[in-house]
Amino acid sequence: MEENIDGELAVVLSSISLACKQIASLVQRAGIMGMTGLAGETNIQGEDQKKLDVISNDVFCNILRQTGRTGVIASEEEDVPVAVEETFGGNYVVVFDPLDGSSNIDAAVSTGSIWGIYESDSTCIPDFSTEDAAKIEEKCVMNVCQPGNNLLCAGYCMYSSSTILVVTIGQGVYGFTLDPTVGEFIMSHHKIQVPKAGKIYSFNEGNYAMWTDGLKKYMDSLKTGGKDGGKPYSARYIGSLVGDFHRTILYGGIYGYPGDSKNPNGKLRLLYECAPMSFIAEQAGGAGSDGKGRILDIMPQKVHQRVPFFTGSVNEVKYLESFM
Ligand code: FDP
Repeated sequence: MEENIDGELAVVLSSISLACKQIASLVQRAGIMGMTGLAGETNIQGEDQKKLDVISNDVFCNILRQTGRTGVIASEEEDVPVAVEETFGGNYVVVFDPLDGSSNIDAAVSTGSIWGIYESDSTCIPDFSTEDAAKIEEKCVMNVCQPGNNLLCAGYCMYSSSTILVVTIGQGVYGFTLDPTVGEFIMSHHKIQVPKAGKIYSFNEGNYAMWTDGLKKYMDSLKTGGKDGGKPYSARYIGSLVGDFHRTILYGGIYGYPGDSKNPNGKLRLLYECAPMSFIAEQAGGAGSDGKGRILDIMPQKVHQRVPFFTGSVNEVKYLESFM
């Protein structure tokens, strides 16, 4: 409405919103359509793929190809980024996790899709007429490995008691709720602002024994009221990044998936989970950190790179960093 978005980018974003509507409908019907359970394959990260992971990935990939504006797509469910031949307009690089939190699907708990859109690096645009498959793949990887600071747009769609699409193009964060009676996303959250502080923490505390002493001290301190003392923090953990993140930016507090002695870089992926969520958090006045500095400053070395992740209210993230 403010005419601050490039027409080509708007086409990509509108296609993503269509993919999200399709996935929302699949998620709602999963239990009665035989779409719960495992697909029988593991992805590149050794995780069991659910049937809906695979279907949602196809939905995203097909729609992005059909935009004619996408040059490279990288998904959690694909081993390597893929070059799109049918590119006629913009040459955007789109990274996405088509169905995050999918271990919740069979219990009908919240899930979500996450994406980020980058401009293509002009030196990395694949040339299908002259380059072989190995060269095209190399260029795709280079094109995808951009720091979050370069993001043009990031968003997520949460499939929960309602379907909510949250998006930023670098000028604030807006939320749109799907009105199922007309099948359209209607703006419901104008310029979301993360409260500066909030007494809710969202960590998988089952991993406590494997955490560093600093992190253990931090967690213990929340139970006696944190920096300013007083009432202990409340624990809330769905185990679905999109749901936990959405609550955190609306209510304030902190979400964290730290590294531990078994997985020093934690579990979440930099490119299509932590960077887009950090961009959204910062645009809403919050923060996204790996415990030492901004997530958006990290230059990815690998497509499926993992990174410790802490996000939410600025004061809460700063307080955590003081223990790391
Ligand atoms: P899932 O494996 O179900 O896809 O990104 C992966 C993710 O879910 C996040 O959505 C979620 O926050 C996290 O893993 C949960 O991991 P734990 O079960 O280790 O807490």
